[in-house]
Amino acid sequence: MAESVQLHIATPLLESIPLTKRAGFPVFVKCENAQPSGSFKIRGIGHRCRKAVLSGCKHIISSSGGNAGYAAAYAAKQLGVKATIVVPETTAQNVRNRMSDAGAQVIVHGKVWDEANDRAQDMIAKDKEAIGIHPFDHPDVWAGHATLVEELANELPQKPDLIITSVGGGGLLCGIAEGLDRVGWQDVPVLAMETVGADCFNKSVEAGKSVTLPAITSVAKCLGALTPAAKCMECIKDHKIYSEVIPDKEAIRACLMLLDDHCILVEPACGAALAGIYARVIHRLQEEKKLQSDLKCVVAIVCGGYSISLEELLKFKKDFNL
Ligand code: PLV
Repeated sequence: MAESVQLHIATPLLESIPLTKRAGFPVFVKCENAQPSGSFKIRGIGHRCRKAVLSGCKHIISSSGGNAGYAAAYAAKQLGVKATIVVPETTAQNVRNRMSDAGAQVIVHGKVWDEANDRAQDMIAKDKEAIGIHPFDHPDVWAGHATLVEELANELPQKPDLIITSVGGGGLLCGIAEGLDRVGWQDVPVLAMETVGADCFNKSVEAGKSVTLPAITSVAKCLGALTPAAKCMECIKDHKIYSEVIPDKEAIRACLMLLDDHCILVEPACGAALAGIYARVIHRLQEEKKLQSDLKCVVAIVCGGYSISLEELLKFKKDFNL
């Protein structure tokens, strides 16, 4: 059963008329918000959980800012095993509820994801039947995320000129890089977006080595890893990755604009990627001659995420004077 049960789906790829109009070049959106777990996470986490269960694991333990944990809870339910998810205090009650509704035990520990992860590691060490599911730092997770690019290769009318993604711990970025290699698109550039205060990848790129942030100060809590996966530093050697950071306000503005443009509600972690277009980061890179001026096919990954509600987004709107 674990071999055949479906965990992630092939998500819609839309040619976005509103985003194309705003950008002035063709923009496609890959709607990972349509995944059964509400975000791209189920691709990698699902793949990792399936392999764990096939190797005899009876209990999945995960630490998460929210979406990876919900993906792990969902995968465990589909695969018929127990799940325990450790989340930091910043993970909203509605996200915790979703995890318990999927049958997982939810433990709240620490102020940031890294502290929740320490607790999860202790639990994993004590339970012989359990396997720890890291939200972003594992080859199986990257391999699962890579399927997103394989889908793009089947769906797009041409090879993309640019793929835009957001970066937390960098699992999605590593998966995209792997996917690009799989389909022979190694030369496709990637715009890796983060918010100020959750920008461990950008700081690492600037330093030329892995950097650990002292704290997460961004509202994009699901981008809140203090240190990126070490693999990210390899990816920047083999791929053309532009690392850019925008203020929280631009991530929120992007969430509001996507809601107007496509009636899709996403959290700031996803808004960060969309700000690549809405906050005209791509246009700046074109002016700086880092990107070609005649972009014909740009893909924005709507990575999704359940760490938001309409009420919360409207509160952010007010708080940021938008
Ligand atoms: N969120 C992780 C890590 O949190 C989690 O535990 O859910 N967009 C959304 C909506 C996300 O939830 C995440 C990661 C990302 C983007 C970034 O993905 P990553 O970590 O693979 O770069 C601390």
